[in-house]
Amino acid sequence: MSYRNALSIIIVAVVTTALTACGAPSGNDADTGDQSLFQAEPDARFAIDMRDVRFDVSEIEAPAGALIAITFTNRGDIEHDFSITEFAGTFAYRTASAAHGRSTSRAVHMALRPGDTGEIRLRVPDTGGVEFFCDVAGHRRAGMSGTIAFR
Ligand SMILES: [Cu+2]
Repeated sequence: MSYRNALSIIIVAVVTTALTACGAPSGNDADTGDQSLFQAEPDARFAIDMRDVRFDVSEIEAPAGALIAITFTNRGDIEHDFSITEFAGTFAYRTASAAHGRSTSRAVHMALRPGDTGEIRLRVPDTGGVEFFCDVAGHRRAGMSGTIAFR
């Protein structure tokens, strides 16, 4: 093997490792989180459509300690996501939508391409609440956000 070929292989290996590291830790891939949450019947179900650029439901309430299911459908023409910066409960999601590889610093982050659907399960902590938002650049500022209150 020539020196040049060997160098190419090393470069490819490094790039592959870097891509894997980006997507790994906090979940932008399909089927992420504690999948056992999908084995129980949720205490409450919600459906939220994503539009360009808003969530059609921006406030939901759930009893403290409940397991909730939220089905998201992206009915817009551009990609959106469901993000929570920090979440004290447990979560899982399932979607066939391809990861978009951004915002992996968020605790919860499910990206949906136009037309795609995903379901997220959240075991909410004690009373309080969290803000959720779309982390695509500019969308949160444009008002694509909402709250989940735990009562
Ligand atoms: Cu968005």
